[in-house]
Amino acid sequence: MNEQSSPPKKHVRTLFLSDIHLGTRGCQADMLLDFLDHHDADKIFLVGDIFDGWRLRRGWHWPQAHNNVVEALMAKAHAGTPITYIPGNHDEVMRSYLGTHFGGIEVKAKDEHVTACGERLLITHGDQFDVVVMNAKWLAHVGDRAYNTVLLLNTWVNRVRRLWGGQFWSLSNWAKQQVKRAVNFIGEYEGVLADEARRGGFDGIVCGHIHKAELCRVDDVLYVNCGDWVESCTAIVEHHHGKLQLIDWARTVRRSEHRKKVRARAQAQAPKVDFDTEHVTETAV
Ligand SMILES: [Mn+2]
Repeated sequence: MNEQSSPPKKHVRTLFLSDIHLGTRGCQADMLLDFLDHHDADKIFLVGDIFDGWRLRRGWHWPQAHNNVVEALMAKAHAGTPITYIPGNHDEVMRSYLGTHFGGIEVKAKDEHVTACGERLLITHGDQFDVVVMNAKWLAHVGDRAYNTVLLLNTWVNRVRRLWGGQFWSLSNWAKQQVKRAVNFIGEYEGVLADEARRGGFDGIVCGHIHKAELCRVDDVLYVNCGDWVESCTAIVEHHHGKLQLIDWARTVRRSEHRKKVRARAQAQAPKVDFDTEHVTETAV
């Protein structure tokens, strides 16, 4: 990336990352490397599904960029940043190494963190809480096209049923309910995790797993989801004053690249123009 257009390097108190899925084609390793280049932290939490053992078993996909991510994290650990690795369901093989250290990285089933504001946060990947509602998750991804196919199918199913003198049964209605369940899934997941924090007397919970970054309050409890580096490129940082912030790195990069273009155009038109290069940040909660 062009240095002039690059967002400035930041030092944060804490960095939370989850669902990187190294070892899969979907992993946005280059984006993550860029993010790690721009962020140093006093403490790093890896909140599960850092690599994808399920996929590795089926087919090896491990390009150099995935090595570079591991090396970048190891380098930060080597430079003195404590890193805690909380395994998820895709890298559950790491659950056999709970309590061990490797290269400055400690493996724990779950952990807690106290922010500079004094808020106590429970940190867990979150897969253990989705048992009830997980079945409908895939439907959230199929979207409109599948729904339209179901509608078309429904017409034919009912035509056949009528020929046979059968009752009218709405396949589209059934599909609609499934999609609604999938949308509800995210809300239910957030609610269940907030409950877990509340039960433990925590002020909030940091998790991952559903690939949906979030930083919000569920009633009295802070719900923080790191998102992922597959479908989106998101992370949670805690600034030195204790405020948490959701960073959408893809958006940040897009904006800075856009700024590069705008600046280039402005310079072409008026070479002496003084362009503000201040990096745009996401809104903090
Ligand atoms: Mn997971």
